[in-house]
Amino acid sequence: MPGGVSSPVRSFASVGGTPFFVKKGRGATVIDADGNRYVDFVMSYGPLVFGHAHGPILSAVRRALPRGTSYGAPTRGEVELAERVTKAFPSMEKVRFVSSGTEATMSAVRLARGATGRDLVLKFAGCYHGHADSFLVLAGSGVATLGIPGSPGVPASLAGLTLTARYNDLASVEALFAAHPKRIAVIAVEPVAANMGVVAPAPGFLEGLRAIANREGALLLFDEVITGFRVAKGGAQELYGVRADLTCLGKILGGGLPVGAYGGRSDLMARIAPDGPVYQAGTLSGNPLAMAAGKAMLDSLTPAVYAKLEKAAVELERGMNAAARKVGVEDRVVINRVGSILTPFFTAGPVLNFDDAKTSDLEAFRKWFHALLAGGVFVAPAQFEAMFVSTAHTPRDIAATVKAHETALRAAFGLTAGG
Ligand code: HOZ
Repeated sequence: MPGGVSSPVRSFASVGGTPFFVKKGRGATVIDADGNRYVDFVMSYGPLVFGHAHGPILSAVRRALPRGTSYGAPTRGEVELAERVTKAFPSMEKVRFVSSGTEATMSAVRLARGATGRDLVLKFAGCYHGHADSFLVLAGSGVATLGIPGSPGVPASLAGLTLTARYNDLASVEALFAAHPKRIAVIAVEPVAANMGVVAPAPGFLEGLRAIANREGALLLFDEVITGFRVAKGGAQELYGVRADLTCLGKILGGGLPVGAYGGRSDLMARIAPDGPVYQAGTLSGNPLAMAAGKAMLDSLTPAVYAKLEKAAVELERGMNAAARKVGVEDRVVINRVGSILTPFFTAGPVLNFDDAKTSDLEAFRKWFHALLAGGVFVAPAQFEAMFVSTAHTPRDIAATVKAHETALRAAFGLTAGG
């Protein structure tokens, strides 16, 4: 197994050391093969709003299991989950389930190109939309973490069809449309960036993208794989009131099982096979166990859940900022938070785009990560990721994390206790 892992970020490659292997998760905690317990803010990189091994989700999968694991035929569960998705995301008039966020964005881009007859894709530096070829250009997440300039294996001819703008910079988008009139099929964006670390959309940014797409005859694709059901039940579209033409979902949608989805305007989705000629297929799409987990997850997402997530995340951010002031490094660490996702950047800030994020002191981050782990707190082993708060994180967990963070800050900046 390359790197001994099934996905690169979890290899600890960017922070050094060897990853622990998880034996089990329960609530806010993961326990490794050696019995060490960690308060977990990776939360599988986003799906686990209720923490690990959440009862209603386990029960739903247990009920589905005796009926089999996969059929290759339509089921009631897919329809029931689709009804929940289109209710939460009114812009998703039709939806197609796939098995990952990557598959969702890859399919949505093919649809956008097919529907517009245009070839160019506009994305933003630092945004990550999965590992489909067209998106591995100045991408965030593991591509940024591992410092991979692009990715060998992506033909230059294909990479050349991807244009990259600057997040929160509408002028950079306008310039690309001026340079490539009537050739850009789609603007793809994380409406809240979380794969360069968390970066909120500046006021007017999303509205500006919507207006540009309308004016230029391009489609607006919101990659809500992380933000969907996370920042609000209806994702960033609900939070910011900007409607996308196409939306990609994943992570929370499957409750921890492999599910992705893409959807949008009926006239667009009508072009997807078998209704239309844009081909996309998947043997395990609509998997009955994953549908059961997803339905249990979405049915559990009540307004009270978001209030609880916000309360815990606010307290975590407040405590971490207070710790930085106590240590005397408040001008060297800045926290970006949107709802229950947050990232401490080891830089003065503000962090409004990928260039800002890249000013983070990665050596300080590395030291902070390992000191935090030694203190019993597990966060993503990479600066360009997010911390995910769940309803399972208790005030006691938050307080323990803040305390570990204070110690880790001293380690990060070589300060002794009280120094
Ligand atoms: N896309 C995930 C992070 N944003 C990948 C995590 C991993 O490589 O383990």
